[in-house]
Amino acid sequence: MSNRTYTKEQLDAALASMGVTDQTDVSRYGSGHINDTFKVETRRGVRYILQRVNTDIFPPELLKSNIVRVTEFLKSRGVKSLEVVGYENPWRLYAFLEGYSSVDLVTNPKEAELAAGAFAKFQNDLAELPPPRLGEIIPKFHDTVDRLRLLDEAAAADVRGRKASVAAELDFIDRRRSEAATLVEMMRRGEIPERITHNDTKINNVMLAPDGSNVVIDLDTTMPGSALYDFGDMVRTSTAAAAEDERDLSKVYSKKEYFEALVRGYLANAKFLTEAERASMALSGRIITLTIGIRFLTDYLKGDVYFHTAYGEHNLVRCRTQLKMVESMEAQKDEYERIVRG
Ligand code: ADP
Ligand code: GN1
Ligand code: MG
Repeated sequence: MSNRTYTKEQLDAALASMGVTDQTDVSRYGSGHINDTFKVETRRGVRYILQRVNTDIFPPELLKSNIVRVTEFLKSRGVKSLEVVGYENPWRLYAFLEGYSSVDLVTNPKEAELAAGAFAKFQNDLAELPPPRLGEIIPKFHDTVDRLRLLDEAAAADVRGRKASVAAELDFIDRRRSEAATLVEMMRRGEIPERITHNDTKINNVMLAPDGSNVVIDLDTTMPGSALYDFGDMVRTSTAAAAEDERDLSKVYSKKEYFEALVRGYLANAKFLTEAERASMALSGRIITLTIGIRFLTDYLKGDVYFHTAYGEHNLVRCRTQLKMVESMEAQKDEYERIVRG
């Protein structure tokens, strides 16, 4: 779906409900695909991030309770995190992280290593979160088998008559159905433990500062999951040589030196990892990348109802980059396995 539009009155009312009345500018910010994000400037010089949560996707009360629990817990442990200034569903206000910035594409190995370290520490910190179990904000979020079922449903319904034009993509996915199921099967058999994970570890969800410090943001999907969902999604975005929506597929591939940096940064900080988890790190990159490709294709077939899109073929373009990334990871499978073992 394309970005919603808001009137000045709506934005001002949202800010007023959270105690801010001296804003001098409220403008669209970031490149997230789900929520509507704005940067707020005030007369005091204090800046905020204002967000309207996408309530078509997230159950708002459960989301609020998860976010408040996670951010307060991290704060109590002295870990720098998002600071919730106000939360009046569906709106919320975060303190602007001054001095930090996010990138949509990794441009050097150090960035990949830092991001992997940040997400590993995030998992490590949340391992201590006291009960109850964190709410499952979107059930089966990374369940590839279920994502395939939803793709099949969308292809069968073919509401926009797009199926015939994506035969090659559907065939690519079909040929990988059995490998695609392996991660969820290992989870189901208990070979891979459940942990509290971020579940959306794309590179623009970690804010980095020049001194190497970092803050994990976009905590909406933090819930019970697998460490491999997080590592796999890092491989998807942090080893990519080109943007998620690059049209020229010759530019799209997975960079080995970034993969090496990711593994280094992750293993140095994820001391909790079991042998079984470690053994599936390279596999998780292929599976999670395929899973996101499946989701983009499903949304394309359904008529672009989930992800923000800027033009008609946007989801298809994104799907194609994901499938190209999978192909590139497959071509380097032996080397990637060796890097993880080494
Ligand atoms: P979405 O769920 O739509 O992806 P995010 O929470 O990731 O939304 O926010 C979108 C972008 O806004 C991020 O990639 C980041 O660049 C920026 N951003 C989010 N929170 C902050 C913050 N507290 N301070 C500064 N920038 C932020
Ligand atoms: C969405 O919110 P954002 O843009 O960080 C999506 C992720 C996808 C990602 C693909 C809640 O992430 O699962 O991997 O787009 N978030 C949700 O870029 O569906
Ligand atoms: Mg985001």
